[in-house]
Amino acid sequence: PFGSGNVQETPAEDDNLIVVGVSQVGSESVWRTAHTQSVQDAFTRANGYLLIFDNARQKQANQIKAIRSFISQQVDYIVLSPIEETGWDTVLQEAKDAGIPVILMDRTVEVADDSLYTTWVGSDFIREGQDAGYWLEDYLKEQGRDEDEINIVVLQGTKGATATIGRTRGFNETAKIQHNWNILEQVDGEFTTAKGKEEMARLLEKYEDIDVVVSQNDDMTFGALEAIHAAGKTTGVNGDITVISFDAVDAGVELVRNGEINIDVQCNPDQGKYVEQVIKDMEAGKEVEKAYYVPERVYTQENAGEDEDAAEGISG
Ligand code: GZL
Ligand code: ZN
Repeated sequence: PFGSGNVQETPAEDDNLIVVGVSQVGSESVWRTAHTQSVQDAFTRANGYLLIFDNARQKQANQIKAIRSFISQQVDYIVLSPIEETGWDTVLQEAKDAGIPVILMDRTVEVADDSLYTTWVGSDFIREGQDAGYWLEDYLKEQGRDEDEINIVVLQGTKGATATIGRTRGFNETAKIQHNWNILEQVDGEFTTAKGKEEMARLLEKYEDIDVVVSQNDDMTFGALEAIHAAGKTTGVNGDITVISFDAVDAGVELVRNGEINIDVQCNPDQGKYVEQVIKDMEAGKEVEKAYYVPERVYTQENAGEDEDAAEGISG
């Protein structure tokens, strides 16, 4: 405000900050909140970054708009958690033409030319789905039910999302060799509590004997449990319905501990620090891999009670 006509200069210390544009899916789940927190914790000014963060409210069009805005602002890096795998070729080509590296996190993209992104940091979703199937196989054997007809329904996440595709594929692979497992239906629960509850209520109406629910994230599980209880059925240990969940947010792991659900397959949201490390490596001119898998585990009755910080439950 002093003097007249002096153009607002960016403060000197901003000049050497690395400018990172982040396009986040939305805030649809507890997991997503933890994921966003991990990104904001990593890209601080103290760490040498100027973070421009956009929440796309679960719309791919908003993510494409954000990326175009990052390009026009000439950010140094674009970090993208793509809501679904397809539809990115054009805008990622624009980023490439502008010489701005794109780093994917969480979910990934299906593009004709994978030089359109530098690397991806996320979970091995197929492995998560397989872990669920292998656990169910062992559990049923322990229960002496490995010859019973087992009716399964699946609450899937957002259509076309890598997490949905991978968890579905991984579980289906393990299920198809179990001749007595019947997957009655796989429905889109959109990774939200409301939709999960609505779809679970519909499935309970339609099928009178559901033995297992596979719910591809804890938010849908919270809704499914409400619907199951409303139908007068019990879940988890010694329950009518075995429940397998994914994400292992704190509230999900708590449900394992109290026996309301059987297992929770962790999806580690603490990805910000890995993405930040990739950028540090690129700034140092180091080679980076095409993919980095974050460490994960499965919470069961046996290990969910283990000491808290070892579980590294996800807050949110
Ligand atoms: C998984 C992530 C999924 C979570 C959901 O990496 O893409 O999206 O499992 C979230 O909770 O909505
Ligand atoms: Zn049955």
